[in-house]
This record gives sequence, structure tokens and C-alpha cells, in this order.
Amino acid sequence: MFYVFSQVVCVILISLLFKNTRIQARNGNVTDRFSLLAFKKSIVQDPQNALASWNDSLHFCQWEGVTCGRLHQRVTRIDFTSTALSGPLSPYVANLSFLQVLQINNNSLYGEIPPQLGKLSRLKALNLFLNNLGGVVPANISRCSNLQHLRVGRNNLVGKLPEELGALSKLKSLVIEENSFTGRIPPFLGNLLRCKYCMLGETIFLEGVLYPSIGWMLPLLQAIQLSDNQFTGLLPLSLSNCSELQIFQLNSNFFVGKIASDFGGQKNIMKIVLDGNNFGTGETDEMNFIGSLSNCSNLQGLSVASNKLRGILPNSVGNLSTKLTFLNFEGNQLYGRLPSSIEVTQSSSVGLKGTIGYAAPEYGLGSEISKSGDVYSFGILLLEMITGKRPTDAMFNEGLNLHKFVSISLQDHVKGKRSTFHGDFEETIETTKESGNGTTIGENVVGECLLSALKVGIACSVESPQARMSIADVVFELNSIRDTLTSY
Ligand SMILES: *[C@@H]1O[C@H](CO)[C@@H](O)[C@H](O)[C@H]1NC(C)=O
Ligand SMILES: *[C@@H]1O[C@H](CO)[C@@H](O)[C@H](O)[C@H]1NC(C)=O
Ligand SMILES: *[C@@H]1O[C@H](CO)[C@@H](O)[C@H](O)[C@H]1NC(C)=O
Ligand SMILES: *[C@@H]1O[C@H](CO)[C@@H](O)[C@H](O)[C@H]1NC(C)=O
Ligand SMILES: *[C@@H]1O[C@H](CO)[C@@H](O)[C@H](O)[C@H]1NC(C)=O
Ligand SMILES: *[C@@H]1O[C@H](CO)[C@@H](O)[C@H](O)[C@H]1NC(C)=O
Ligand SMILES: *[C@@H]1O[C@H](CO)[C@@H](O)[C@H](O)[C@H]1NC(C)=O
Ligand SMILES: *[C@@H]1O[C@H](CO)[C@@H](O)[C@H](O)[C@H]1NC(C)=O
Ligand SMILES: *[C@H]1O[C@@H](CO)[C@H](O)[C@@H](O)[C@@H]1NC(C)=O
Repeated sequence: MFYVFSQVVCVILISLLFKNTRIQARNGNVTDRFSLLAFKKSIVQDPQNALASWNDSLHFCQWEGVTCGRLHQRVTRIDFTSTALSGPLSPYVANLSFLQVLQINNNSLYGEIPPQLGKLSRLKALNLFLNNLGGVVPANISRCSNLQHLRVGRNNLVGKLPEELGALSKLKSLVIEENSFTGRIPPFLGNLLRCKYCMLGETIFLEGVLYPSIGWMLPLLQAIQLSDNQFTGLLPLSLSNCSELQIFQLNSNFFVGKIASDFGGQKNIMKIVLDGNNFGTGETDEMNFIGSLSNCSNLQGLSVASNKLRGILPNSVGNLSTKLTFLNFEGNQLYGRLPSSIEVTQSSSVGLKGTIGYAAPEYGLGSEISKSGDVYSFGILLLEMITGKRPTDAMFNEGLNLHKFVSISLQDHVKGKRSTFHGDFEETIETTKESGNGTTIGENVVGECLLSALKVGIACSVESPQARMSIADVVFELNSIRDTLTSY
């Protein structure tokens, strides 16, 4: 998968190195066999018979899951992905001194990661992702100086990540998500210049701040995922320098300050998920980072929901990628003004239309759909039909939206006040008022029905889901309005 290595180069290198050490090699192949048998012995359950071929009638290089170098017949690779092996990982594996790949992901290994693995100086990939391993990541792993891929995500590992891992100068991927690590993000991250893929997320209690220089230290970073941790502090400006970044996911932490990132240089960015933090300074240009996303044509999702953002949605929202399927601003205090440019995007992105304008404020696309959310959308649609104003109309600005607009107009009408607004709809309301107690009942009924329908629309589109009219009441009201109308 991510293991890229030329077997030929390896063989040449090794045969050169060991040209004159035949005795060592001979002893070595005996040790390899012995070590493999020790590995097998420690496996207590093998329901898929993955180790069935590991018997005396076959040379160990022919055993399933084992790969040897062609010339020297030493084990270079052990590969048991998704084979349901259960048991501890034998420390004898560390005696397979030519081992380059140890891949036992998605099994049921338990116990601890043997610190002896540090002896595997040729190891390039250690993949123990998705097992039940506990204990700490042994500091000795840092002695595997050729390690390029370290994947121990989705286990039950605890403790601090050893700082010694910073010595792994060839590391390209580090996947530690979904463990129970404690302590700060390891400063060593800064040493991992070649690290392209840092999945550190869902590591309970991993805390601290991101180094201001992280982006300069990890210029090749493609994914940074620190979800559900306890990170605090500001977003480092240097992240803008990670030009390869595709996934930027920091949700459910305690980040603060302004999202001042410039995504302009990140042409491949696909996913920006920052929800559930404390982003927000109260400055009105808070959402200006959206403008920097105009050229990011691969952007599929952007969520800044549930932060403390206050400000105006810039017109550049309309310039977001046409691939966008997920856009969520809810749970902030953003001004309701919707840029005229948004309608362009509406046709190409259901997400945008859903979230802004018609969808209930309590959910954006990607969140759970609810009945009261449907009632909200219906209410807005009803108000739009009667008033002829779209919820995305340019007049809805600075806290004014379609719901408030109609509410205020109706209140003016009830109080007999002059209309706050001036326009076609206001005139309709005025006319209704004028004939309000008139004798020409037939004409007035239409006006009254209009007002009733507006009231339904208002009752459906209140902000609090609990306070919204029930769908049964909506149907009842509309039926009686229709009956009133048709009886004249
Ligand atoms: C180990 O290597 C020696 C010589 O290179 C060879 O004679 C012997 O058969 C090998 N044994 C195994 C188990 O591969
Ligand atoms: C050893 O494993 C091979 C391959 O699974 C099988 O064909 C052979 O029968 C086995 N031999 C013994 C003695 O179990
Ligand atoms: C893990 O392995 C099992 C088979 O043992 C397979 O059914 C499952 O899909 C695998 N899960 C992942 C995430 O690869
Ligand atoms: C771990 O590494 C240290 C040296 O850094 C060494 O002394 C120790 O024996 C190693 N432990 C194991 C279990 O290999
Ligand atoms: C980071 O990016 C900025 C703007 O693109 C550039 O001026 C600066 O030289 C970069 N810094 C490093 C260390 O790459
Ligand atoms: C988008 O690309 C154009 C042309 O390369 C460039 O002039 C503009 O500044 C870019 N916009 C952003 C927000 O990066
Ligand atoms: C949207 O993109 C176009 C073309 O890149 C640009 O001319 C325009 O200024 C952008 N609009 C906003 C609001 O950023
Ligand atoms: C409405 O009724 C009031 C008295 O109830 C009356 O003074 C007023 O002139 C009437 N308005 C219209 C437009 O008929
Ligand atoms: C290598 O593995 C260790 C355990 O990690 C054993 O204690 C050693 O005896 C073993 N050495 C050989 C030559 O098999």
C-alpha cells in the first residue's frame, strides 16, 4: 500500500553487504526460522488458518505471509493484514534482522509492542494499526533508523509518545489516532521533515499547542488530523506553507483566535473541518479566510460550526469549489447576509442551499435531519411564496432575515403602524390593513387568508426547534385557510 521499495536495490545492497559473511548468513537463516516459529507459537487464535502453511514440509520462505530476499533467503517481510490473528506479538520477531516490513494490521494482537523491535535497523514499515495492543510506544522504536511508516493507530496505547521518535528522520507517515495517549504533542514532530501524513486524531488527552513553525517543519504534510483532543492556542500561520495539504481536520479541540490561514497556496485542499473549537475574535473580517479558498477547486467540505465566529459571510462564499458537498457555519454568530454570488453556487451545491437560507439553523448538511427542520424549511418556502422574497435576498443583512422581515411587517400591521419597510410586499400588507374592517368581505377574506398563511410561515420558521409549529398543526391551519378561501 504505502510500502514502496525496490526489491532489486535491496537484494543488491544486502548481497554486497553480506558477500563475505556466509557463516553469519547460515546462522541467520536458522534464527529466522526459529523466530518465525516463536511468532507462531505466541499466536493463540488463528480462526482463518492464516498460519496453516507454517509447517515443516515447506521452507519458511514459502510460508504464507512471509517474503524472503531472493539470494540470501532471509525474511524481509511479514504481512498479515485482516487475518484475525489473536495473541501477543512475540519479541522474537526482533531477531529477523533483515526484516523491512512488519505489517499485522487489523488483527487482534494484544499485550505490548515489544521494545526489542528497536533492533530492526532495516525496518521501513511497522504497521500495527487496528489491534488491541496496550502499553506505551517503546522509545526503542526510535532505533529503527530506516523507519518510514509507523502506524499504531486504533489500539489501546497509553502514555506519552516518546520524544526519541524525533530521531526517525526518514519517517513519512505517522498514524497514532484513536489511542489513549496523554501529554503534549511531541516536539519531535518538528524533526519529521518528510512526514506527509500525520494522523494523530482521536488520541484522547493529547494536548498542547501546535508549534508556530509546524508548517515550515512539515512542508510535505498532506493530512493533519487532530480531532477530539485538547489542543489549545492559535492556528499557526505557517500552516499556509504546507502546500500539499489535503485534509485539515482539527475539530473538537480548544483552538482560539482568528482563522487567519491563507489557503491560497493549498490547491489540493479537500477537507477543512474546524468545528467544535473556540475560534472567533469578534472582528468583522473573521470570515475573510474564505476568500483565500477561491482557487481551491478540489474543496469538498468546509465546516467551522460551533465556534465563536462573529462577522459577515463574505461574497467569496459564492466562489467556493463546485465540488463542495458539505458547508457548515452554524452555531456561530455570523450575520445572516447572504452574498448574491451564492445563488450561482446553489445550483451546483445542494449543501450550500441546504445550509444557508432554507435549512434549519440547528443543522447543516451532514447533520441529522429532523422533522422540526423540515417544518423550518417549509415555513421559509411559504414566506418566500407569499412575499416573493428569497431568503438569500441582498436586503437580508445584519441580523435581518426573511422570518424577521415578515414578523416585523405583521407587527406593524397589527399595531396599525406605518410599515418599517418599503416595497411591493409592504404595500400588499398595507392594502390588507386598509380593507381590514371593510364591508367588502369577499376581498378581505383573501387578505385575511394571506395573513394567516404568513403567520403559519412565521410559526414554522422560528429559530428554536422546540418553539416551531408541529407539522400536524401546519396541515390543520393550511386546510382551514384553504376551506375559508374556497367557500367564497
Ligand atoms: C540456511 O543456509 C544454508 C547455507 O546458506 C543452507 O545450507 C541451509 O539449507 C539453509 N537453511 C534454511 C532453513 O534455509
Ligand atoms: C504444510 O502446509 C502445506 C500448505 O498449506 C500443506 O499443503 C501441507 O499438507 C502441510 N503439511 C503438513 C505436514 O501439515
Ligand atoms: C478487518 O478484518 C476483518 C476480517 O478479519 C474484515 O472483515 C474487516 O473488514 C477488516 N476491517 C478493516 C477496517 O479492514
Ligand atoms: C532499548 O534500547 C536501549 C538502548 O537505547 C537498550 O539498552 C535496551 O536493551 C533496549 N531494550 C530492548 C528491550 O531492546
Ligand atoms: C511560507 O510562505 C510564505 C508565503 O507563501 C513565504 O513567503 C515564506 O517564504 C514561506 N516560508 C517558508 C519557511 O517556506
Ligand atoms: C487565484 O488564482 C489567480 C490566478 O492564478 C490569482 O491571480 C489569484 O490571486 C488567486 N486567488 C487566490 C485567492 O489565491
Ligand atoms: C470570485 O472569483 C472571480 C474569478 O476568480 C473573481 O474575479 C472574483 O473577484 C471572486 N469573487 C470574490 C467575491 O472573491
Ligand atoms: C374601520 O372601522 C372603524 C371603526 O370600527 C372606522 O372608524 C374606520 O373608518 C374603518 N375603516 C375603514 C377603512 O373602513
Ligand atoms: C532473540 O529474541 C530474544 C527475545 O527478544 C531472545 O531472548 C533471544 O534468545 C533470541 N535470539 C535468538 C538467536 O533466537
